[in-house]
Amino acid sequence: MKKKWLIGNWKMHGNLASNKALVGGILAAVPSLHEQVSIAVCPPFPYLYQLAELTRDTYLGFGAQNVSDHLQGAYTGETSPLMVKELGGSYAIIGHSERRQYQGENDGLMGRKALAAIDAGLIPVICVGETAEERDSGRTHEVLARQLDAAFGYIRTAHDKIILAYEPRWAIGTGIAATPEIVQSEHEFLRQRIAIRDKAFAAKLPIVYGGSVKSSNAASIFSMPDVDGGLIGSAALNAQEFVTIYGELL
Ligand code: G2H
Repeated sequence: MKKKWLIGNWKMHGNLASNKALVGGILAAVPSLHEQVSIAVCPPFPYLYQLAELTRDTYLGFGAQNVSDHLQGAYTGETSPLMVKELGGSYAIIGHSERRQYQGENDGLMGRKALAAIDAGLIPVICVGETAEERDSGRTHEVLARQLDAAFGYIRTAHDKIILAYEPRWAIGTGIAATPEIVQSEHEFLRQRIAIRDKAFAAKLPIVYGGSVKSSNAASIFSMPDVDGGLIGSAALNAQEFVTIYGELL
């Protein structure tokens, strides 16, 4: 069976007490590692150290929701991917649409951040996705290709530890996920686009879906051949929901 990935994006939620309860709930429900599925959560920055403590010696990984495109220096307010790595983190979400929308991040910055994450030894979870307006005007593939090409313009495909996340903006936080057919079709497009650069890399590249995944729709989305897991937002804030979604990948 091909390896699968489940990553929770907690966004700007949580506090010391609720994080502890959430991680405790996940670990209690899934006490041992299933080798074919990697599972991790990405808390807000101030809680990375807490997550390092809570997940120590467990199968649950953790990562950051963003990192700097620099490894060190005079960049006030930024967080180096090396710092995330030093704490034991494994992942960095890169180019999430909420960062593009609210923090003005662009395609080029996303590529540089992905490269910095790789240089620090993290696995970048590179997010791409179209808006409702772009989809309605038939520009989905143009947008996905542009975002993908920008990111991979910086990354050499020899780096095999990369995850791509398809997150259509219209499905994020709306409660309405893309249909399994749309997800499959766009994942296939992304894989083909990557294959132009490197066929072997494209075949192995994990492509996960994000956008209103919940326990009630996870099975149908995960059943699609080009879906290698999920990037989960609001449903990752509930241990039972998150663990049920995890179960759909096993
Ligand atoms: C998409 C997703 C997680 P949600 O942003 O990255 O969030 O599942 O709440 O749509």
